[in-house]
Amino acid sequence: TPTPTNPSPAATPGRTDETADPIVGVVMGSDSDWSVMEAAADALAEFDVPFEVEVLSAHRTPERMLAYGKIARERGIRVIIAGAGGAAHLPGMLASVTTLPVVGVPVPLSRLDGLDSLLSIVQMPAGVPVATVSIGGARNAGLLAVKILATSDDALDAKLAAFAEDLAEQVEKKNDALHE
Ligand code: RP5
Repeated sequence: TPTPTNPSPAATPGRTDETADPIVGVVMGSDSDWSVMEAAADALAEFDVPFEVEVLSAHRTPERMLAYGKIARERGIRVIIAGAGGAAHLPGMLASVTTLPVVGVPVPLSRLDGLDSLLSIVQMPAGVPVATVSIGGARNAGLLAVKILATSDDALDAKLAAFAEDLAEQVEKKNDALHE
């Protein structure tokens, strides 16, 4: 059977390291979310996890958003990271049409500092979970996706262990500098 293709190749925020066979979809409600969401892509790139970036709006392009969610798994995607701001329905709506894990990123807008986004994403009804990170926490969303993938990828798991050691070393160095 032919591989299903992404329904949307729409204009996306520029990223040169997207690859042909992505396993993580980094999606957002608007290109205006990109300055926040880029940190998720950066984290995935650090771990050499192939990803794609798409703008999909739950409100402005609802059919395309649903089509993306419905065939994401078939296309080879294993985790979806979805960011949105304000009436942030994108992560939850995607979660409702896919069995894939969805990580939600509340994008802060200027008016309510992202509290609206956080509450819109985190308060999902029982049965349709979205793993919600902190307001603007796109880097952690990328790292959480890496951790999910690492449950069945020993090489990735080893990279995560080295990453955690490095984090600890950085704290130690700062501690040493304090006591110099
Ligand atoms: C949401 O509306 C998007 O996720 C974005 O955070 C917000 C504003 O979008 P723009 O008006 O900047 O396109 O759907």
